[in-house]
This record gives sequence, C-alpha cells and structure tokens, in this order.
Amino acid sequence: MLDVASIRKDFPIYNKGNSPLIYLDSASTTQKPQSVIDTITSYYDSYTANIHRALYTIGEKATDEYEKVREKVKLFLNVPDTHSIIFTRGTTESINLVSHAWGTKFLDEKNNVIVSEMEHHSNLVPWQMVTEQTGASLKFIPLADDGTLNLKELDSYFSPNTKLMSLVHQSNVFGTVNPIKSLIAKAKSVGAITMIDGAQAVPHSKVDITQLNCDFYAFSGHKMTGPTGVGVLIGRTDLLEEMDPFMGGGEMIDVVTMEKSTWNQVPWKFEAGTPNIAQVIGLGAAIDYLISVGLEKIHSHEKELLDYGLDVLAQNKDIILFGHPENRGAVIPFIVENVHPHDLAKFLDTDGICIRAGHHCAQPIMNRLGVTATARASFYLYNSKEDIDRLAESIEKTARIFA
Ligand code: C6P
Repeated sequence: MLDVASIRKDFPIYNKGNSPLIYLDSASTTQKPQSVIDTITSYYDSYTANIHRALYTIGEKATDEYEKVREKVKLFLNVPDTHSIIFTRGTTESINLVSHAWGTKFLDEKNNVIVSEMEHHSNLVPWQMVTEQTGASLKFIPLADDGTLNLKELDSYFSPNTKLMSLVHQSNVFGTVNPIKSLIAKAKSVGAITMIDGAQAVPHSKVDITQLNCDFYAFSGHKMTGPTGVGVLIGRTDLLEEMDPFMGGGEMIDVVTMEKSTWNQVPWKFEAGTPNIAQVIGLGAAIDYLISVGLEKIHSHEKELLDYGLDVLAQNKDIILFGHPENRGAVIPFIVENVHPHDLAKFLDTDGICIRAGHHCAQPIMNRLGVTATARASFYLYNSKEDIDRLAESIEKTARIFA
C-alpha cells in the first residue's frame, strides 16, 4: 500500500492541526495537493495575462504553460494528437459539447443513440435533449442486479441505425469498470460513433485512448487532484473538424465580418472566450502529481482499501451493500437499516467523516434499486484502512441511536 502518512503531507487540508479529517467522498471531488495549489497561485501572482493574444513576456509565458498541458494530457492518456484535446469546464460540458455540436448536426429521426441505465445524469440528460430535438430515439443497455451492465441481449440494441453510443467507463455509484473496449468495438462494427464518460476512470487507473479507439472521451480535473472548473474532451480530429462550433465568441474564429465568420482550427474552434487559464495550468500540475505517485500504485492502494472496506462493512448486519461487480473501482454504495442516508451522512460528519448521500446524480439507478438514495463511501490515495475502521465505528454508533 501507499505510505498514507507521507502522501497526506502533500495535501494541506490534512495538515491544519484540526480534528482529523476522514474524507471518503473523492468520487465527488478530490482534495488538492500543495503542488497544484502553488501552480495555480503562481499563475495569479507571477504571470497573470490572457493567452493567445498578449504579445508581452508574461502573456507568452501564460500561453506556453496553458498549451504545455495539452502535451501533458497527450502523454498521460496516450492521445494520438494534441489537436484532439479540448479544454472544457468539466465532463458535463464535454458531453454537452458533443451532444450539441455533433448531435444536432448528424442525428435525425432515422437514427438511435445508445446509452445505459448506469449513466450519471451528465451522460443521459444531454442525449435526452438532443434526441428530442432531432427526432432520433434513445436506447438503453439495462443494468443487471449485480451493478454491471446486462450485456446478454447486446446484439439487439445495435443496428445500422445506431449513430452513437455513449457509455460510462467507471460507474460513480457501484464503481463498476465497464468492458468499454469491447463495447466500443461492437458500436464501431455497426458504424456508430463512440463517446466515453471517463470522469471516474481517469483519476484511478491507466487509461490509453489510442488502445480504446473511441471517438470521444471526457473527464474532469477536480476528481483527479486538480482544480474545479476544468475538464477535457478528447475527440477524433476529423470528427471535430466536421462539427460546427459549440459556442461563438473570441478565440474560436478565423475571419469575422459583420455578416458571417469562419472558424479557427481545432481544438481552439471549441475554446470560445478566455478559457479557465489557471485551472488548465493547475490540471497540468495534477497530472504531474499523479504521475509522480504512480497510477498503478494508486490503483492497487485503492483496490486494497476497497476489499478491506467491503469486508468490514459486510460484518455489520444493519448495512445493505449494493452491487458486487468483479471489476470495480473503490466506491461502495450502501444503506443502513432504519437510517436515511442523509441522516447517516450528517451523523458521520459529527465524527469528522465525509461521505456522500443522495441519488448521486443517477436517479435511474436509484429507481432500479428501488431506493431514493444511498450512502456512498469512495477512496483515493490519501485514505487508509484506519479511515474505514472509523467509518464502520461511526455507522455502528449511528445505527444504535436510530434503533
Ligand atoms: N460525479 C459524484 O459524486 P462534472 O460535474 O462535470 O465534473 O462531472 C460529472 C460526472 C459525469 N460522469 C460521472 C461518471 C460522474 O461521476 C460525474 C460527477 C460526482 O458522483 C458529482 S455528481
């Protein structure tokens, strides 16, 4: 396992001298290391300037630091070309970019779009909106009882009319890691475009975009020790070139007259206005940080925490665990008999424990499970087995109060 005490020295929130923080909500957002905070601060205190337009030294430095992050993303995820890497505000914006700029142009009433019953709202609602607008239909790969996708009747979902498949790589509710490589190949066999929501995958495991061979891939900086307000859309450059812009404004244009405009090259065609410069540069520092610790080490650390967490929580007869996918990230959804998940989260908070409770922006999953909400504990590189012991003790205490 990772040396958690030494990892925690990198994260100032753990070194405030207050009562101990037991942060078990990294699937929602992660804590930030000092190196990321310092990188953001250094843009603001040493070279604040707009990018791609300032002709003076600090402007050139800001532009360089921003563009260097495209190269970092390329190396981190083995992306074939930096021109395929678009900076957005997060996964949600990345998916909306594709649903608007690709979907409104290429979908019509003859087509269908495939998603799954396991999607976060960010990878469901945009497709509901664009299929309604274009007359295309929406199809679902169902969820099985164990928290995996039910692939038994897979062939029946795909047809030559399937224009796009958009699936989550790793579920934010069950942690399920979907067999997306084979699903991408399946979609491609009927000529469909493929989009993958990697919000929960990129922070926790080595993702190789070239190997996956998908057409679009999205993720968020804030779930991988980076700042909020930044995400990435990776897209096949020929598709990006065929698409119309998502938003109009500065930077995304080539020539503008009073009547009409022409567009900048990709990726800048999709980065209208002054971007989140500090956040993009901070994302670069987050990538450096994760590489310095090692994605493989983070992954095995989380696996050990997951196995330990599942064992410990299973010992409490008041706890109902949901799903048991074999290939799984470090996320545990559960409920405690007679305690509403919101009450549980509030009671755990009095012991300094942060978990998420609610529908996790995945109401169709909650409907499928027959609940309105669950509690959810999720782990990252700064968590320890002691955190899980404290969680189990605090759950027991809360269950006794409610009994
Ligand atoms: N899930 C969670 O607690 P944004 O908000 O754009 O950075 O990410 C949206 C998103 C998309 N897909 C998946 C699989 C996600 O998990 C998330 C964010 C958080 O589960 C907040 S709801």
